[in-house]
Amino acid sequence: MKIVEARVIVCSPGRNFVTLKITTEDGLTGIGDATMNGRELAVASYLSEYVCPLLLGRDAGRIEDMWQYLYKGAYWRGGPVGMTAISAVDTALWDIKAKAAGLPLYQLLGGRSRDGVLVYGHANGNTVEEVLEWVHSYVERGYKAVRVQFGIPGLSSTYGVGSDKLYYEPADRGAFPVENSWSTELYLRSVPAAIGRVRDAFPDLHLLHDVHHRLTPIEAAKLGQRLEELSLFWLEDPVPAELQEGFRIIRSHTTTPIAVGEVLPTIWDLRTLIGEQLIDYVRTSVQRAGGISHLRKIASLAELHHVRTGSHGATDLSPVCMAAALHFDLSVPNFGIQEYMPHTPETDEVFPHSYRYSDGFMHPGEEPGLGVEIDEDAAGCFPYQRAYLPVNRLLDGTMHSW
Ligand code: KDG
Ligand code: MG
Repeated sequence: MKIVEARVIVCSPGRNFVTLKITTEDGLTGIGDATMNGRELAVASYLSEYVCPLLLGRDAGRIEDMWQYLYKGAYWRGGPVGMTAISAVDTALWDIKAKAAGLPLYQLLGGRSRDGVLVYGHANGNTVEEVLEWVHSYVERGYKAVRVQFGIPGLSSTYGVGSDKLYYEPADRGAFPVENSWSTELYLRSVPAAIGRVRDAFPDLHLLHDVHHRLTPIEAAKLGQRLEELSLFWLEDPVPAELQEGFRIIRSHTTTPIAVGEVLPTIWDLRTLIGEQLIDYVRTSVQRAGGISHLRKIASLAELHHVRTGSHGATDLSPVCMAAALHFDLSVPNFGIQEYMPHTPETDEVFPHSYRYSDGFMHPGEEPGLGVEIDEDAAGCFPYQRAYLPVNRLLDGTMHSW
């Protein structure tokens, strides 16, 4: 199974996606998602300039060796650009191996550990009433878990509250990032009561909330305490996770479950958080954390420490990543939940796939491989357009975490 071609395809069917496509001498193809939101061409160029030439002539079946070759061989280890590139190669090679075996990928990962993958969607609204309405529509569609984000009285814009609810998209096309404003004081004043109103209306629903790295550990500890009686499924990214020791402060004050990891690409970045049981859910993804191979190692470490998985699945993770994530989720023993935000019809046209949603759960389907392809003609109709994630400033103009 010699690799004869490795190509990067960049397209923008509503938002930017970077896809790696690998072809073997037997004519098998595999694809991997290499999208890094707001910095897409950095990974595209790393792949096409440095990684693709190294793949030619190598055995597509030696997935672990390839991972080690690209990780150790670069000398410059880790980081989001390098790890996203490795993720794409690893995913594409698993796709090829499963296609060669004539099996859906999850069968190569040990088979099913469950019947379906529990997913959550986003209910975002400027007011609590809007959020309640949106949660209601999720419940009507069978969802068992919903993430709730609210506008903050006194602030003009808030993370997670966009104009298009169905296809929520945080990156904006344009020359500069949008600037949002933030006040921790106003946020902490309004959010516990807002979540409380959703809990009153939906006593049995799993509720999640994303703080998006905006608090200090002691502020997060306080919020966690105030939310305890509302029994959140999780409180996500309460503080920036670079300072892993900061989570000891949060943990020692509250029993609200904590989810972290969408920006952390390696097992070493997560070692303290998982090893000291400072978190309950690990949120890194196939696309960010070195593909299926490395994510499985992270999940195994997590399993040892009673931490479950909760993979990132916003719209900047392409249908290729979503398909791979569902095979991983179906097979991994310590699965928790999967984030799932539907892509636009244009994106689904570019990436035809076999995964499906039904009554709160998803399934990757039974096609050999990942069960997703890229329609290159359709992709060609949607050329790349630069887009940035927003930035965030305090009310006095100070830059703050987004
Ligand atoms: O690219 C960044 C987005 O995917 C991120 O803002 C979404 O925080 C997010 C989430 O939990 O889905
Ligand atoms: Mg998040």
